[in-house]
Formats: sequence, C-alpha cells, structure tokens
Amino acid sequence: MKLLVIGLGQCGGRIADRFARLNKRGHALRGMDTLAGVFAVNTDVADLSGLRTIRPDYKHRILIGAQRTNGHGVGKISELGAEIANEDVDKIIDAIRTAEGFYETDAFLLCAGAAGGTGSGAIGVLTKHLKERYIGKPVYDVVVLPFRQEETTETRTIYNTATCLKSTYLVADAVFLIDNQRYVKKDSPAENNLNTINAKVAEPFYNMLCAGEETKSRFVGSKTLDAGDIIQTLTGWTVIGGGMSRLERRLPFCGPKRDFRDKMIETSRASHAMDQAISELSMTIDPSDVGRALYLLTAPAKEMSMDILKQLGDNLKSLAPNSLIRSGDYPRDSRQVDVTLIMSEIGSIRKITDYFTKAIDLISVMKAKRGLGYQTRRLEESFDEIPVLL
Ligand SMILES: Nc1nc2c(ncn2[C@@H]2O[C@H](COP(=O)(O)OP(=O)(O)OP(=O)(O)O)[C@@H](O)[C@H]2O)c(=O)[nH]1
Ligand SMILES: [Mg+2]
Repeated sequence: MKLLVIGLGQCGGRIADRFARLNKRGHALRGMDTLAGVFAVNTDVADLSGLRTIRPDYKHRILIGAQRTNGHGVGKISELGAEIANEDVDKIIDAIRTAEGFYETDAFLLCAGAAGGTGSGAIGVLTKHLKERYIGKPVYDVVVLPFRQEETTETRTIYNTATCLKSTYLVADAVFLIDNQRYVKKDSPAENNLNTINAKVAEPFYNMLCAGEETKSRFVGSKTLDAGDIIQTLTGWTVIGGGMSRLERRLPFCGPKRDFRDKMIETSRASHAMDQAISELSMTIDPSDVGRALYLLTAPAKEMSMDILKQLGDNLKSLAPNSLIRSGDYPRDSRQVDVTLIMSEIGSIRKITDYFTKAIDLISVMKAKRGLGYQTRRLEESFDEIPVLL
C-alpha cells in the first residue's frame, strides 16, 4: 500500500519524519517504496527546521500563515490554525501534487497532535479539502492525544483535543488514536522521550505497508494483505499495535524432523506476539466494541502455516466477538515473529467521551462567565455543542 503522509504542526511533522525514515529503511532493506511522498506543514519555521529526514526544500517542508504568525506558530490557538489552513490550502495541495508517486497513492495519512494549535486546527481542514478534491481516495488521520500532565496544567489542552477529535471524526475515513500517556512507562524515564514514542507509533505500519508492495515471489504470502484489505478495515475510531517474539537459534544437533512440541512452540510464539500487539495498542479500548479488525503475521516462511494464522484469528475472535476479521501472512527472512494488529470501527471509547464532556463543561463555564447562563445537558446535546473546525 502506498501512502502519502502529511505531518501538521510540530508533533505531526515529527511523526511524518519517522515515516520518512521507515520508508528509507524499506527502500534499503527490502527494495521497495511504501510512501508516495512525505511532507510537513507548519506555521513555525523552527519546527520545520528541526526535522531530519523529510526533504528540506520548501515544497516538502511547507510554511503556512507566514504573514500572520511571522513564522512563530499559533501558540495553541487551534481556531487560528484552522483559519490559516483554510487560507493556505492551495499552497499545500500544490506542493503535495509534486510528489513523484502522487498518482500511485492509495490513501492519504495526515498526522497531528490534538492539543496544540497548528496541527490540531489544520488536520480537519486539510482532510476535508483532500476528500473534496480527490473523491474516492481515502484520507486517514493520526491524532495524538496529550499526556495527562498537559491536561491538568492547561485548559486549552482539553478544548483543542475535543474540537480536533470531533472535526477529524466527521471528515476522515478513519482516525488512528495515539494516546501519548499510554507510552509512558512508570519505571523507565526514557519512555517519556518523544522520539521513542514516535518510533513506536510509526513502527507497526512498516510490515503492513510493505506486505502488499512485495514483488519478490518468495516474500509473497499465501494470503497477501493488500491495500484493499486495509481500506476495507479502516473506518471511524481506530487503534494500531505491534508485537514480536524472537526466534532462538536452533541447536546444531536438532535434526530436520520436527515433532509436535516444535509445532506447539511455533503457535505459542505467534500467540505471544499477538498478545503483545493487543497490550501495546495505541490507546486503551474495549475489544468487544470493535467492528473490524485486521492482523498480519510476518515471520520466516517455515514459522508460518495456515494453522497458525487460523489460531491467531480464533484467539482474536474470542476477544473481539463482534468484529469482522481480516488477516494476512508475510514471509520474511528474519529472526523474529511479528504481529501487526489494527482494530477499527470502535463504537465508543471512554477517554474520548470524557474529552467531550469536559470540553462542554469548559464551554459552559466560559459562557457563564460571559453571563449566558449555565445549564446541565445530556451527552448528545453536548456533542452538538463542541465547535467544529473545518
Ligand atoms: N507523540 C508525540 N507527541 C508530541 C510531539 N510533539 C508534541 N507532541 C504533543 O502534541 C501536543 C502539542 O502539539 P504541537 O504539535 O506541539 O503543536 P502545534 O501543532 O505545533 O501548534 P502550535 O505550536 O500551537 O502552533 C502536546 O500534547 C504534545 O505532548 C512528538 O514529537 N511526539
Ligand atoms: Mg508548534
């Protein structure tokens, strides 16, 4: 599958930069390109300069709203981010059309941090314009949710997050939710490092994108996962995760005949990778609320069989009984078994509903301060009250 990736704002730009690195890796190690182009869009010159892999020319690092912000960002005012994106949308689209692989693009992938100003405001706007202009081409949004401490120290965080979530949900084909807080592990301060988080966000996409682009016959699986399977799976709220089991080196006296114990170990290695993928999903969700799921098993060909693939499917089905499950295998020469998992069409997510509820409370308080009265409302009414930035 070939994606055209656009990062908006600092967070989005850095994640897009990670995708650019993944693409380089795929090019060097697997001889394929999975991205049709990678771009970063920002109102802040310094943020654009800090990127590493995205090409440095002005058509790939696109500065918008320069007259209005003097290249210094919008300072968390997402309404301004949305306004600038609306004004400069032609500049963005003209630039991305120059991508060499533009006409091979299967889908657009837009990334942004929900709590900031530029990315949060611009992502919904650009998604809407791309949908209108490239009818039939899916647009997927990657929305990064803030760390817990950002929510408690800055009220704008909740408001921006709620408006960004609502806006992207209304226009994108699917919204990948990435919860920064989920990547924070208590005992290892290094996990707070944004670079580490970004690498973990992008990594699960690697095999998923490569599998369908593979042309060497020995790396083509018996059940190839291609762009069609992915597009059919992605809709609405979505999460992604990856898991891995290492293969131990075989002792030399092990003969070529494999007995039933080896078989069992093979299955358990794949199951272990699947369990890890589930526990490493990009946001906490309730699997029983999942409408569609997809998994990819990437491993040496001798480690894979239809039995194992089926076993993984059965395990997933028991966990997410209401989901339509698609799957694929991708044989690679490596010393590990990888599972990539996507869960999509998720009905409701507690943390998202909480953002909406808290934002409504904030709006009511703001209105009360302006003398417009405070009333309690039901959730459906409140959802309507969250402003849309499109
Ligand atoms: N995972 C991850 N989150 C990030 C990164 N950079 C910022 N964030 C998060 O994104 C939010 C802030 O958004 P930014 O992208 O910095 O804001 P912006 O879009 O540049 O908007 P302005 O700076 O206000 O113009 C916060 O919740 C940060 O925790 C990053 O590299 N990785
Ligand atoms: Mg910024």
